[in-house]
Amino acid sequence: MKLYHSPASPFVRKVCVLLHELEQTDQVALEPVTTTALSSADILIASNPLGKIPALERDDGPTLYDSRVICAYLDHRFGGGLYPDGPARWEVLTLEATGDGIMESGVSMTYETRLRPPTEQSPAWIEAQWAKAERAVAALNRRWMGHLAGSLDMGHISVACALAYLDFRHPQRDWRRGNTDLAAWFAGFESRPAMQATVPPAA
Ligand SMILES: N[C@@H](CCC(=O)N[C@@H](CS)C(=O)NCC(=O)O)C(=O)O
Repeated sequence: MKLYHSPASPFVRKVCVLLHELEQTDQVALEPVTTTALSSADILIASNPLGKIPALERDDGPTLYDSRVICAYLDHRFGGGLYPDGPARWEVLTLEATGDGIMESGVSMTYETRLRPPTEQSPAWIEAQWAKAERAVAALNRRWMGHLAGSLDMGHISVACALAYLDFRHPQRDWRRGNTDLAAWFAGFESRPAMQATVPPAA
């Protein structure tokens, strides 16, 4: 299998952390690709018409895209158990969606400031995106600590990749302020070998 990849993408990182946690990194070759909201590589568009990463080319079926689809597929294929059966599944999917939503807001803020000239940037848009991320981080700290204290699932991985992305691209926002329980949980989680193996290079 081939994964269209950039180390800076938090969505790609979710997939890579899953592969490390399940000890299946040798099953997927990483294909570096550059893509932004403004331009994508032709080779990626041929696999994913949306031009977004991650996208997973399989030997035995069509390319999969969207990190949630790819993670659910790989977990199923390798019997990882990161998406439990029963009622807990919906909780895990909601937690994963919360982490993904923080990533979406964070990536959107990054695009706004990196891809647009200063005169075309909208401070109101950037602040509205940050407000979403900030509310979600506060909700994690308020409502999800019991779940995060439990055994590893895909929700944990998504939240950790989202918080790591905020540190990577938006450190001045200081998401830890007022969220001490979540910050303590993340300090432990980011020391896992799977997180250490997927730290993006400074940029
Ligand atoms: N919902 C998608 C989001 C993926 C995404 O937005 N990836 C970014 C990189 S971090 C991308 O490919 N951006 C290019 C674009 O927006 O066209 C997922 O979970 O895979």
